[in-house]
Amino acid sequence: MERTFLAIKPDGVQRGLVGTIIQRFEQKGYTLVGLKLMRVSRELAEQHYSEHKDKPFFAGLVNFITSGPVVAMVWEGRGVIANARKLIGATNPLNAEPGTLRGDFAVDVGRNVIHGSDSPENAEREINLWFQTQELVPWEPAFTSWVYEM
Ligand code: IDP
Repeated sequence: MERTFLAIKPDGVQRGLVGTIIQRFEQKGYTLVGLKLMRVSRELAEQHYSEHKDKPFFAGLVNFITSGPVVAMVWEGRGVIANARKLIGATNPLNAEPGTLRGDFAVDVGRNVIHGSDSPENAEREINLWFQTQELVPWEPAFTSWVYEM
């Protein structure tokens, strides 16, 4: 089963969207296997967003992601990496479709509520960066046969 890393950013936590966001992935049929509320160190923020280190918005992005509590999560399920990105919506919320999290709950690209890994390589890298193996809880939900045909 595929896994992805999702993080509710400080704006999502401050705006009381934690429950709504978690519910969206639960209702889709995906399985939560890791969850923690945490303050993000500058070191972790810079590592997480290292691919953007030369971009003009990098300093602001690191300041933002370290500015308040973040909910870090690992979700599991068939196609979860690409499908979580679809549920999240376009990076700029003004371009995100209604029905997506960013389309419904955000306006500004610098306050877009949630992060989701964009590829299998980044999912693995980000899960390892944010979680220790013993923090992840493999389990099989009782509803599995009602979500998956096989
Ligand atoms: P993603 O979060 O949809 O994968 P990325 O291009 O990887 O998008 O950018 C990472 C994050 O950096 C975005 O979610 C957003 O918070 C921020 N960001 C991206 N582009 C801009 C920009 O032009 N101005 C301000 N912040 C940006």
